[in-house]
Amino acid sequence: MAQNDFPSDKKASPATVNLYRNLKKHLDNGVLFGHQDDLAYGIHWFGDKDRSNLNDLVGEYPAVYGWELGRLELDASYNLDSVAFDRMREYIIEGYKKGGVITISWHLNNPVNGKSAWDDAKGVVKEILPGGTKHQLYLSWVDKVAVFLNGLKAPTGEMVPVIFRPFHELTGNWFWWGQDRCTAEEYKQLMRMTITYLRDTKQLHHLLYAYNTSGFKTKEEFMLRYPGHDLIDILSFDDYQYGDASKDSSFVKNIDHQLGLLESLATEHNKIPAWAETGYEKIPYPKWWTESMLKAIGQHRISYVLIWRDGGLVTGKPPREFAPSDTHFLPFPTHTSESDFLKMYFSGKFLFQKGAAALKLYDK
Ligand code: BMA
Repeated sequence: MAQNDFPSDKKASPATVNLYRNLKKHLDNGVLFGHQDDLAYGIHWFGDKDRSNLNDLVGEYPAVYGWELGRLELDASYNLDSVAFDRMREYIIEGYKKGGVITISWHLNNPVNGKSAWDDAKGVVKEILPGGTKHQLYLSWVDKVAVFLNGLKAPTGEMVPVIFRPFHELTGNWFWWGQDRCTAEEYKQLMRMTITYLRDTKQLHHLLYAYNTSGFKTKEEFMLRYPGHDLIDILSFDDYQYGDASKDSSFVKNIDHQLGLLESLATEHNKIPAWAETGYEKIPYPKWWTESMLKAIGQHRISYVLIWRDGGLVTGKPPREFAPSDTHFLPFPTHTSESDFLKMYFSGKFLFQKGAAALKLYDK
């Protein structure tokens, strides 16, 4: 990778610049495998020391760790999935020390009416842009995010680089920042305001920024609300398996198509391509890992893929015991897709903790 290739933040810290360059440089070395909330809880456990869903399955930790900030804006001690923010900070530093990559999403409430991220109100984005009635309130929320991110200091003194993925799944229509809830211009301004506030006003220089759509069909559709090359480092999308994967292979076809477009856009614009969220809830098709996911990725060159979380807690309260009905996206030991997951693990297509650590992603 060219030594003059820099992330969007021209003042990015050395570890952040190295991560950015190394993610590009190692696109041919395998897809980094990620999992949301991996260290925090799984089916039948919560908060066990040093435990990891992935480690329970394959004997090593993930290469990418996803975390979620929803409710931080309300000064809550627990996020909307019942992970205590104090613990989350420790988990993030642990993941970094293991050589993994950290990515963070934020399902923030609707600042106009206090309802959740899934609120269908329109016109909210306009109210938080400069001149809007909730502009100051919104900035005070971003201040809290900045405080949290500022607390991510490694024992060796440097800040832990984070891939921040705000206002994700922007082409969907389920969040208040979704496609039918604000104009393209408003969305772009929202991203610009948020990113420049963190970067230039709060002077955070350990962040890479991900632009993230939901499923898409064309390059034009993907780029429709893109806020600018000076703000974004990662091009990504979220897409999940629905329906009966044993009978319907459209997921494989659609993902293959989208990954092709994403790769091509990333090359064109010199960005990093990633599949930022996926999964098949409870994995009812035991061969999903090799027959669907592995096939969909095929020979595509993407930096990472992240499987969504295991657990059904949405209370934002301290944890309760898990119920067998709780949702999950990774198998757990004894699950019917466990052996196929192992087959995928041994396929050599993905890098987990050991593979990621060997790449020394934070070194020059
Ligand atoms: C969604 C679901 C919710 C969760 C939210 C934020 O996709 O998993 O249960 O609260 O993400 O992590």
